[in-house]
Formats: sequence, structure tokens, C-alpha cells
Amino acid sequence: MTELLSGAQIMCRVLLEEGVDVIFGYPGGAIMPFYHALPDHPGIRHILVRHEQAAAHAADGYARAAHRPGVCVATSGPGATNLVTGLATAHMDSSPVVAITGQVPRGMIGRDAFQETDVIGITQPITKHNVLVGDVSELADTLREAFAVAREGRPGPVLVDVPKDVQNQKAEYRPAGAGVGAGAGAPGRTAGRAGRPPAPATGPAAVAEAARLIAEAERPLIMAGRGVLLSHAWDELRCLAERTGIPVITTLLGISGFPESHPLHLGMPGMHGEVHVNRAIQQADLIVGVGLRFDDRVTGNTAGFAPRARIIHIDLDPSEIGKNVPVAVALVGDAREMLRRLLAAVAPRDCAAWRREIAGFVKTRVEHYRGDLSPESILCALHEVTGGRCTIVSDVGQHQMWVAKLYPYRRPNTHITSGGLGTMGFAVPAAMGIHFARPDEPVWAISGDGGFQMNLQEIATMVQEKIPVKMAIFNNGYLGMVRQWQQFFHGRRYSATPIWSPDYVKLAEAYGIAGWRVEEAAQTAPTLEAALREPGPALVEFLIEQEANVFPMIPPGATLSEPIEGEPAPLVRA
Ligand SMILES: Cc1ncc(C[n+]2csc(CCOP(=O)(O)OP(=O)(O)O)c2C)c(N)n1
Ligand SMILES: [Mg+2]
Repeated sequence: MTELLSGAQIMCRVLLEEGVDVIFGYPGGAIMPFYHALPDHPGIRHILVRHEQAAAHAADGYARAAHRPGVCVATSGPGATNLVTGLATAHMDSSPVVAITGQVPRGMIGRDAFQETDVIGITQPITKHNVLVGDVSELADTLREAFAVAREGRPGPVLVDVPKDVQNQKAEYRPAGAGVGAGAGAPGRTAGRAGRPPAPATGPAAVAEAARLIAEAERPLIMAGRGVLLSHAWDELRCLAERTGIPVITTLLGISGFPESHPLHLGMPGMHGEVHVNRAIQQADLIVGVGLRFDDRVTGNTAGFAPRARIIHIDLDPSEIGKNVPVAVALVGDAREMLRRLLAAVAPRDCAAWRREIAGFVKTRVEHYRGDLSPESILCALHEVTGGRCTIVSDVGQHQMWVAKLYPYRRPNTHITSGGLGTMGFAVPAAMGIHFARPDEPVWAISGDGGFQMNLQEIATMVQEKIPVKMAIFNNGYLGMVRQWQQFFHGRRYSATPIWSPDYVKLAEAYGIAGWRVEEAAQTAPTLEAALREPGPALVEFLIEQEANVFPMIPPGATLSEPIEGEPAPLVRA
């Protein structure tokens, strides 16, 4: 059965076919036919953001929380270019986003038409796939393919650029039934970032070899990254750890993939990882890496990373194997499936001696904060007040590290952050998207005073669309993380890092939402409770110590064996 529809109507129909019920966008000339068709499809709720960057982050937040593609829409030219940071953020963290952009009519392309920009060229390196739709006859399948590519294999953002005249063209629309359209198995599908075809399934020999290395190792570790969350492998990960007694390290993007209360959980590695975690890595003779890319913030100087360890690398994307660290055994495939195979092959053991050795590395935490309103006290109160029943989205900077390290995540995928790109301004709009994936649970966006000011315009979106995101601002009066580097490595020259803020309580008032300023620890829990009682969005500013630092810290270029553990004597780098 077919119907004659416009391209714009076809776009709406395919969104519904794909199960999309919310999209984040901003209209403009080249996408007007789509916006004209949209009200006839009430199954799709449109959230009007205040800046297209926020639409991309919201779609990304939705995708990370819902485990299915998030959708953002923008017009050509400035609308499309405003999506760029959000798409790059999603790309770095393997998040399935489908971006739809309007383009100038086909006859105008290449003539510097009003609001023409080559968004395909611009987004080529920051999308998993992108495509300009050349004719309405291709539109439905191109969009279906976009969803499939975004979701399958290693997820990532896909951009579909639709010229205005294609949105107005008419074509026969055939709904995707069984086997129709570009479902699973369509040719040309890319599994990995490099666009290579999926690697051949890992054979039993590699699994057996990995199991042998695990049996023989004296000091093994598991390092878990975002792949554990993407593949829902937390139960398998826990089983592997419990069967073998191997301690588990979670990277920034792997946090909440393993319960922090578990006796085998060690903590976060890398630049701001705990000293005992990095020390364990440097002593380890085997590292089982699950769904991570051994990013430089995790490894420090790779020349000195885990010098005694052989590495088993489990990853879906073959282009990750051997990219950053040499790998002894690669298990290429879905983390959950690979862990299941490994579980079937490993023998029980307990690693007791090694765990005692690591316990000897642990030091009691030194409180580096002055005053009683420490980041730790705020995050402990947040956990108490919510009972852990919330999703936490952090922005980028010092507070991001505190949020990663000082809140005890117990449930899978309850910590969301921009890890790979480190995008300031991510938290507030991403939290809006997460709300639509988890409408029954509070979402807390925790930002610094710098990052909050990058996307605070989205409070208006929350008010108009009734999105009850709770916002916390850790206000230290600085671009704190950069200031910390200046203190440690640039002789305390605080160049362009002191940052003024407006009165956030009055700002909240101007937007008509509840707002509080907290200056003492005693106010923290009652204020968080009041914010949670608010039916709508709410904002809490915490005035924290201005020059608090994140410890420990591995200086850039150093190895994991060289942490700075406390306030350093000023050290000036050439
Ligand atoms: C869009 C963007 N611009 C610049 C940076 C570099 N940067 C990383 S952390 C940071 C400071 C963040 O300050 P704030 O939001 O106040 O958080 P704090 O570190 O003080 O907790 C900056 C400028 C970035 N990560 N993202
Ligand atoms: Mg700050």
C-alpha cells in the first residue's frame, strides 16, 4: 500500500516508524516544509530549544539514557553549524544521534546561496555517517538507514541533509514493513569509526588464550569503559569479577557500569584517578580492558603505561585495537557477548594476595578543602537526599572530577558526562534530553559557573516545555580546572580564568523558576530537598572554595607513577 506524500510528510512518517516520540530542534527557512508537516503528526513532540547546540546535546543525552537514537533538527547554514559541537561530543562518546538539517534547494547548492553551508563537508569527521538527500525517492530509506547506522555496531551520530525542494517534492510512501527499507544487514553498514566492515567474529582460540592469561596472571585488573554501558554488560562484568576476584577500575565513561559499593571496585584511573588505582595499573601484569579506548587521560604517557602488563582488549570497534596501547589478545565484538564467552572459559580464582597488596596502596583521603561547604559534602548530601534515585549529568571541569569520584553510583548508567570531547555547556541541555528518557526520575545537571553560562539560555526551554531538570552550580568564581593548571604549571598566572557570574537566584526569578544560594553545609540537604519538591525546574548555586583543587593529578605528559598528591610548591614549566 502506498500514499503520495511530500518529502516533509515522509520525514515525519519515518520518525514515527522509528519509534521517535520527541525531537529537539529550531526552525528556519530551509527546514520550513518539515515544520509545516510536523503538527499533523502529534505523536512527535517537538522541544523548541534556545540554541541548536542544545538540541544536539539534548538528543545526545536522550540517546545515552534511553539506549536509542536521539533526534535533533536544524535549518541550513547557522542552524546546522550550531549543531557541530554537539555532534562532535556525541561522536567522541559513541552516542547514537540522528541530526536532520534543512539545506538550500538543490538548484542553489554551490552558489553561496543565502544560509548555504556545506554541512556534509563540515560534519564529515565528526559523524559516523552523513548524507545529502538527492531526491525524494531516496528520502525514506536514507532516513531509515540513518537510524540503523546510528544505532548499530559502535553507535554514533548520523546527519541527514535535506534540501528544501526535496522536502516539498511528492513521492509514493511505502511504510517500512518486514524486510522493507534499510533494516539490519543492509550493505555498506559500518561497524566502527573507521568505516571498516565488521571484523570476523572472534574465534574460540582468542577466548581460550584470554582465559589462559587470566588464569596465569598474578596481578590482573579489569578496566571497564563506556562499552559496558552501551552493551548492557554490567551483570556479565560483575560475574567475571566475582568469579576471578579481579579488581575493577571504571573509566570516566565507565562509571556506574560496576557498583561502587562492591568490594572489588577500585575507582577511576588516569589523570585525576586515585593514587591506589594508578599504582595498581603500574604494578599489574594483566589488564582486561572492556569497551574503552585507552584515552590519554586514562593512560598518562603511554610510554610508561602499565609497563608490566599484557593487555586483553574487548571492543566492538576493530579500529580501537592497538590504536593507543599494544594488545596481546583482542576480542572484537559486543562487550556483553565477549564477556559471556570469557565467563564460560575462565576458572574460578580469588586473587587474594594481589587484592591485599592493592589494599596497602590505599591512603585515607586527605581533605584539601577549606570551609565546610566542600564538593564532597554537597555530593554526599545529594546521594542521601535522592537515595541514589536520580541521574547525574556533569559538565566539564573540576566539578566534573568531583562528581565522578565523590558520588557513590550504584545503578547502571546513572552518571552521564562528556568524556571524550570534554564539552563545557553539555550538562544543562543533555539533562533535558535525559528527562524524556527517564521521566519518572529526577535528573540533576551539575555545572561549574563557567560551563553553566555557556547554555543557561535553556532554562527558558525548560519553562516553556515544562521540563523539571534540577540544576546545581558549583560556583568557585573561576574556570577552575584551567586555573588549577595555571597554579600548578604556569606560576599561578591566572590569565583569563577569573569569571564573573550573575546573581543566579535573581536569574532563576527572571525565568520564573525556584532558585537558591547555598553558602554553608548545613543548608545543603534542606535546599536539595526543597529543589526536589519543586514540580518544575529548579536551580541551586553552591558557593564553594574558590581555589580548591582536584587531587591527585598526573601532570600532562607524565606517567601514572608521577602523581601530584597535594598543594604543590609553584612549579613553572618552560
Ligand atoms: C567548550 C569548552 N571550552 C573550553 C574548554 C576548556 N576548559 C576545560 S575545563 C574549563 C573550566 C571550566 O570552568 P567551570 O565551568 O567554572 O568549572 P570548574 O572547573 O570551575 O569546576 C575550561 C575552560 C572546554 N572544555 N570546553
Ligand atoms: Mg568554576
